Amino acid sequence: MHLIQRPDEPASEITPREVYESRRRLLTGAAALALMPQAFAQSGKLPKLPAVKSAVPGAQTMEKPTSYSDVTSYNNFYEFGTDKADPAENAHTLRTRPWTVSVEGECAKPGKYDIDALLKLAPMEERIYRLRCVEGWSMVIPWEGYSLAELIKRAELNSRAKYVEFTSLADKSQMPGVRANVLDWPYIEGLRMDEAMHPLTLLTFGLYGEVLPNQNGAPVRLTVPWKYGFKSAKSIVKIRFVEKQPMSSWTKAAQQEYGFFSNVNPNVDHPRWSQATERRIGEGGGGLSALFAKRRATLMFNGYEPQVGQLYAGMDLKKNY
Ligand SMILES: Nc1nc2c(c(=O)[nH]1)N[C@H]1C(S)=C(S)[C@@H](COP(=O)(O)O)O[C@H]1N2
Ligand SMILES: [Mo]
Repeated sequence: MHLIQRPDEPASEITPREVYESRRRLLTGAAALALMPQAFAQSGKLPKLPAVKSAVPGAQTMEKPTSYSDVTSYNNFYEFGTDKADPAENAHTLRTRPWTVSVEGECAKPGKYDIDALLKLAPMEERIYRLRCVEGWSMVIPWEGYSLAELIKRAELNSRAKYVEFTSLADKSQMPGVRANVLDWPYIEGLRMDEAMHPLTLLTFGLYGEVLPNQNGAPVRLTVPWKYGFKSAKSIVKIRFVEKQPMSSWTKAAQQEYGFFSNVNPNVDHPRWSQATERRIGEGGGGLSALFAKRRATLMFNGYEPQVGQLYAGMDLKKNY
């Protein structure tokens, strides 16, 4: 077993966010723009992705969305580097067309979906979800997509389909981070079938009314709002229905730290830090003031307990972390 030192874990305060923010404030004018183009990112540069407000219960948090700039410049996407600023800086080399998502495994109708056909499979909805990273920070993000269930039901599962496994692209020529051995590539994640079929589980194509920026997982990713962020695989190329519980990349890297379920749970601490509170990105301003911003209490199932709590009825959530 080997431990992976995650770069933004609370144990290693001052967090890179604060370092990054203060570094950013030291830079001015043209120099800053040249070095960190994404740090000042605004929406309005990518193709629009029209969507209707989702009627799925729980899909419209009333909390204030995190700024587009923060959502697109503070990312975890290890295929492009382990620093929070790396994905925005490096993900421009990702080619999102042509792009095919292969749907395979225990079903009657497997197939290869071209991304532009996948986009039109079901009506695009806007959902405003909280995203809670296992590292202890959170954001509120307006996503565009449709329930993964729309795709699953078209595949006509057989009785052996108990889980679904997601595979992200792993191409060294487009993704510089894949040359490093930080994880066993490709990035793999999985859900139990009832979790995958839950209407809140979103096959995601956009954010803030536009197609996904590459650093957020273009052209298609998953968003599972009641689980830690790492369950939401980015830049997906394969969706496979399987009988046995998939081995996800983070579980493989550190099994006692990252379990298969990884439901947000303030009562079950990560072995190396508490999960009771979180820091909302963008709160308390930049630089040092962010250090003193009040952390907020993390909610059971990230606040989605009314919608998803019954999926885990009778399960020991300390054992099934
Ligand atoms: N393929 C892939 N998917 C990934 C990751 C990754 O490194 N690679 N990071 C995960 C983690 S830890 C988080 S918190 C979220 C972050 O999503 P965001 O950058 O859109 O906020 O993506 C998840 N999906
Ligand atoms: Mo994360």
